[in-house]
Order: sequence, then structure tokens, then C-alpha cells
Amino acid sequence: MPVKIIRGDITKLHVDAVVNAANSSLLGGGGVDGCIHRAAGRELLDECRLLGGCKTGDAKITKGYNMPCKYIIHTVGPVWRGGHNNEPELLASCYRKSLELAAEHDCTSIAFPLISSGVYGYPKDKAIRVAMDTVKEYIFSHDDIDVYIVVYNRDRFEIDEKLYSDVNEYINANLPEMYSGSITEQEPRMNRDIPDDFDDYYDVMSIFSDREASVSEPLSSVQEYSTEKISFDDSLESMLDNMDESFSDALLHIIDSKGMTDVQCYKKANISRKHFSKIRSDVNYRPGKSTVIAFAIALELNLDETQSLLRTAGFALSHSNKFDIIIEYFIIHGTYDIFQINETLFKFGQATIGG
Ligand code: AR6
Repeated sequence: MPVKIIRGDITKLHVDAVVNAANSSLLGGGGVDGCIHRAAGRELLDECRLLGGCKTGDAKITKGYNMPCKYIIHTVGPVWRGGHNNEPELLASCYRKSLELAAEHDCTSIAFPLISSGVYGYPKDKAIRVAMDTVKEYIFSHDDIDVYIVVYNRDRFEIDEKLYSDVNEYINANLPEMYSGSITEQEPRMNRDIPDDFDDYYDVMSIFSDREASVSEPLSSVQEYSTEKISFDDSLESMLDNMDESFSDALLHIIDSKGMTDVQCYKKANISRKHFSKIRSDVNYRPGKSTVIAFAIALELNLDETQSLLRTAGFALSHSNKFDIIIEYFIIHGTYDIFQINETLFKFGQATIGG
């Protein structure tokens, strides 16, 4: 069920289904369509010829042939004509129909390129918005599929300009010079600028067939962080600090105290059901830092509560890296939309959370 934004070549992914941004003939073309046909081989074209084309907003499925995926789902995005010709609805329909087709074929993972955002001219920031919103809505009621939004190497990943400049300013104000380098816009990399969460990183890397990016050692897994503690006697924070609980006990406790169900919580955290079951069934489960943060976001914890939950797993938020500062920015602004947080992390070349 989690959604991950990743960077790379979609033809290399080990997922059940790869989505192709095709044209209505389904007989191949440029862009990602050309890459997919080249990677899959001649037999793909033979099967495509039997499909009778495809309408804009619709999707059809074929085998994956020489690609590492089982299926290729061909969808036809709208050509951008200014935005008042049903483009958002048609684009959303491409994502929905592709997800439905994948579900009919029992796919448990699917990768999308940014449909329509190349040759068809859909502005990238708007195309990403439609992609994220549609996928988010779908997976809320279908938690048995992992979705990857693949941003190609040459693409620029756009987020809301004001959010970008606010976060950038916040990083500049909080990241000590010694850690900063220059904080100009970075090309998002394949989660290489990973903070502490090696396991989650490896999960994403493992869907790439040729491991193009090197798997580097994780940074230190525990960051010491001392902060002047503000104590509220009845607060969740002091409850957590006084309980000496394991992460999974603490998590289940907070879920109850917030009156949430497990399902509401793991969905909001962008965490898969499988991952959550592991946490639930193992009192000594050792989560990655990004997992803990995903739950802190889902539970809408404030900064002190987040630090307390992180401590149960041996982590902390500090000002020594951009990842932590970006998380802090969202928490102190009370913005708990994990998808927006992930888009921002990705934009700044950081690992995303959840999974
Ligand atoms: N992996 C991931 N993304 C890719 C790849 C790749 N290998 N190659 C390109 N992209 P486009 P459209 C990105 O033009 O706009 C074709 O000729 C690309 O950077 O492939 O829907 C068809 O036959 C961009 O962000 O598709 C149609 O005629 C995104 O994929 C027409 O283009 C989509 O760009 C469809 O145009």
C-alpha cells in the first residue's frame, strides 16, 4: 500500500506491473513508450497490434516480455491544451484504470512514469499533483499494492513554489554551516542521501534490477540529541518517557490514546499492512528512523512527542541534516500530510518516509 517516489529508469524495475505512457495506437513511439518497447522486445509490439488501440484515459494490459516486470499496462494520457479540456480528469482516469487493471491481475506492485508530462506537454507540477492525489485516493481503499511514482533522471520534480522556498529558508536558518554545503536545489537522487534508515533504503533499491546506484553504508544509526525538555505532566510525551516501553508497545499505546484504529494509523503513515503486522507482533521490533517518523506524522505528534517516540527506538531529530530539519518544519507547522512531506523530501534529495 505505500506510495514511494523514486528516481530512475522504469524499464529496470522489478515490479509486477510497469505503466507505459502510450499513444492511442499502442504501436510504440518516443519517450517512455520507446524505452519500454526497446526493453521488452519485438513480441510486445506483436501483442499490442491485437489490442485495437486505446482511448485517452483508458488502459490495456500486455505481458512484460524481456522487461523484469510481469505486465505492462499501456495507458494514454491527455495532450495538454491549457487545462480546460478535461485534462485533469483524463489523466486521473489513466492512473485509476491502470490501478484497477493491476488489481484484476493480482499485482502487488506497480510503477508509473509521470504520464503526459513529456511529449504530451502536461506541466510537471500539475501532472505530479494529479498522480499523487489519484494514487492516494485509490490506495486508501486498497491496501494490497505498493505504488512507485518514477521520476526520470532528466525530469525536474516540482513542488509548490511557496512551500519550497519556505522549507529552503527553514533549512538555511537551522542547518549549521558545517553541514550545509550550498543549499541550492538538488536533483533528487535515488534516496542516496539517506539518513539513518538503511532497511527502508534497501527496500527501494531492491526493485531496481541492475542496482545502478551504489548501496552505501548507512550513517550512524543513533544520533545523540540533547534538547531542553519541556514537561507537561499529563502529556503523551511524559507518558512515553516514563513508561520505558519498547517502540511497538509505545506505538500501540499512542494509537489507542488517540482513538485511532490500527488501519487508520498505518494507512495515514504510508506503511504497508505487512510491515505494521510485523511491528504489532514483535514487542522488540527495531524500526528504521523513517518508520518511526511516519507514525509520528500519522499520529500528529508534536515535536516533543515525536522526539519521545524516536527515543524508544534509539533515534532523535537533530539539526545536523536536512532530512531532520524538513521533518521538523512540517511538525511545527502542524502539516501532517505524509504525501506532501514525501514530495518535499524527494525535492530536497532526501529519503522519503513510510513503506
Ligand atoms: N523511465 C521513467 N520515466 C521516463 C522514461 C523512463 N525510461 N523515459 C521517459 N520518461 P513521455 P507522454 C518520463 O513523453 O508525455 C510517446 O511518443 C518523461 O521524462 O514518455 O505521456 C507516446 O507514444 C516524462 O516525465 O509520455 C505518445 O505519443 C514521462 O516519462 C507520447 O509520447 C512521460 O513522458 C506520450 O507522451
